[in-house]
Amino acid sequence: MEKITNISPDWQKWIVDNLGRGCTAQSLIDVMVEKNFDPMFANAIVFHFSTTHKGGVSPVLAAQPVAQPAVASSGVKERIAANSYRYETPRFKPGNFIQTNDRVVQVVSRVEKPYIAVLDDVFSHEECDELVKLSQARLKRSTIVDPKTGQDAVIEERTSFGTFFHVNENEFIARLDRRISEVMNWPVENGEGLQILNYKVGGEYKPHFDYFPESDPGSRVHLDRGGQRVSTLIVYLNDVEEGGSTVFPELGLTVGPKKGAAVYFEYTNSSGQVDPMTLHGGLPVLKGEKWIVTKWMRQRRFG
Ligand code: PD2
Ligand code: ZN
Repeated sequence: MEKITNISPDWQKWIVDNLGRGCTAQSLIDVMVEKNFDPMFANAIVFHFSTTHKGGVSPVLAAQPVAQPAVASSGVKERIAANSYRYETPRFKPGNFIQTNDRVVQVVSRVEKPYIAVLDDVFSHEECDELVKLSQARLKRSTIVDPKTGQDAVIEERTSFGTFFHVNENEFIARLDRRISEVMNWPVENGEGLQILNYKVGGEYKPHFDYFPESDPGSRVHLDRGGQRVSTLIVYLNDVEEGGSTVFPELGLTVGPKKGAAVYFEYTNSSGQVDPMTLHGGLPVLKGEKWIVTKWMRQRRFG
């Protein structure tokens, strides 16, 4: 039977009422999926009501959201103003090409402080398609680390769906993990599992840091496992019709999504200092959809 991807006023009221009674979003999604709603749709609609609508029945979910300016939220500005990050020799190798075990990766452009590199040909088109195919069946609503508790939390600032692959999960993933480690010039063992993200129209990731701020109580539990994140590689798995660039608002830099290409940046020095200038986000997808894979490297082995 065809899955339901629209919401009647009765269902809207049911969601609002039950959220108002204190039911968890997940319990409502479970009921909706049982009643034949499309799981991604149920997830998105419950999330919409839980974040934007705290009473009464909402008008229909906006189909074409307005592009959000990349504005730093409070606390971020202070961190940037107090920036005393000491730049060191980048981990990333010099040169126009990076010769990995099985592929030559091209370096298209670089920014020095903070250190950012835009790369081409990191994955072949076939590898991009294969990753998307493998991920499709296991997508879940993306979460962030709650700064207070350290627990995974669904927030409005991150409207994507995603999944993880364990490091070296299978031969295909191991090949990509090895290549990525050579590109990032950091050991495979220090890497978190590949994270795949899928953004539909309106999907975005507001500006944030990929590192765990020491001052956030929720960071402790993450820092205990492998230490701080030191660098990020975002590989674009498809061309996006409109929107979906990765933005560095403090630098006035945007990187457009291009299938097989990537952006690399690093933000933790050898003393464990972190660089707030690497504030970055994913702009809303305006047309089509966006698939990426993200690799985060840690100071130490991530076990
Ligand atoms: O999708 C992006 O462009 C994006 C932007 C910022 C992804 C991430 N951060 C991330 O995965 O950390
Ligand atoms: Zn990020």
